[in-house]
Amino acid sequence: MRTFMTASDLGDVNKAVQEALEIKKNRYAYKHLGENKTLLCVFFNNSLRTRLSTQKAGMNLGMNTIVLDVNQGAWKLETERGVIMDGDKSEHLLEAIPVMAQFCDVIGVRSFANFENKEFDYQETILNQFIKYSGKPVFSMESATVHPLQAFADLITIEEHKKVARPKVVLTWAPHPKALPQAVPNSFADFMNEADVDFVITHPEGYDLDPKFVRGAKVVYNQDEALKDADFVYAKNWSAYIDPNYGKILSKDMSWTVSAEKMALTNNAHFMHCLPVRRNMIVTDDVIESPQSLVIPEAANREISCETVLKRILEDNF
Ligand code: AN0
Ligand code: CP
Repeated sequence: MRTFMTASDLGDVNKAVQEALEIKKNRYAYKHLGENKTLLCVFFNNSLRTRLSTQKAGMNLGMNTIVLDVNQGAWKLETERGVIMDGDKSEHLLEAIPVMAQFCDVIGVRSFANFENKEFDYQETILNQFIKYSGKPVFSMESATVHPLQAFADLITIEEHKKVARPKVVLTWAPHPKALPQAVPNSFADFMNEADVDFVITHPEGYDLDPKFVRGAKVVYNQDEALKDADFVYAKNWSAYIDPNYGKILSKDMSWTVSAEKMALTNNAHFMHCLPVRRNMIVTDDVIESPQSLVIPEAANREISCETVLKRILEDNF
């Protein structure tokens, strides 16, 4: 593996989950792989979990890790080619990337959708520039359209907690005050479509995701109907994908908040969310605090999903 953006980069996801569960039993077993290798984590956006879990995964594998917050202390970067740089941006990504690449062996990039240009976002322009101009293995730490380390951690968590061979997993939209990217639901759908689960997506009309990620998943516009008999409820807000509303908020309908009444429709489902979560918008206090909530185990598995990806990158490239 040289780049990590989608489930297909892992090959068979079930095998990847089994490998992750083996790594979890002894997370320091591959410390030799990263000796004298440097991991650079480049953040264009905020992070708590990705920042900590990615560094920890690198350290488990014996790597040195460097974290760069581009917007705190580095020069402001221009990302579009052809722009006359007479504004507040002092450096272009086209110089910054090869410079960053001098000091590392593997690069992780966090760079959210900007919602200004759907094509720029959906072509993963920034991540692809890192791939092209760094010459190093590059992985997404949530880029414009995908968050594969999160979805891989979610799949590991489902595997650990499922009570039936083929659980019903429901991805539900929920309200949020700010416009959020589609990266988390896109990657969750991407991974669930490759996993052995009965996968259903529910959201208000107008919130349909890119068909490239939805593929054969069942889409239901009635949340109550979708939640029926669910074994896992995965809540997430996202903004509209479909033109002309790309990046816009179409609804803040609080009847979509995941509450105890909603969970009562399920098969005593586990509640999941990638975090950070806005309580009593996305999910009520009682549901997120209930024994069925998996939000902390999911976050913990971010170390394991990342370690599995980095292990494969180290094995395949050095
Ligand atoms: C981001 C998002 O929705 O993509 C990051 C989630 C991991 N969330 C926020 O910006 C609140
Ligand atoms: N889930 C997740 O990626 O969280 P952070 O944005 O805090 O990294």
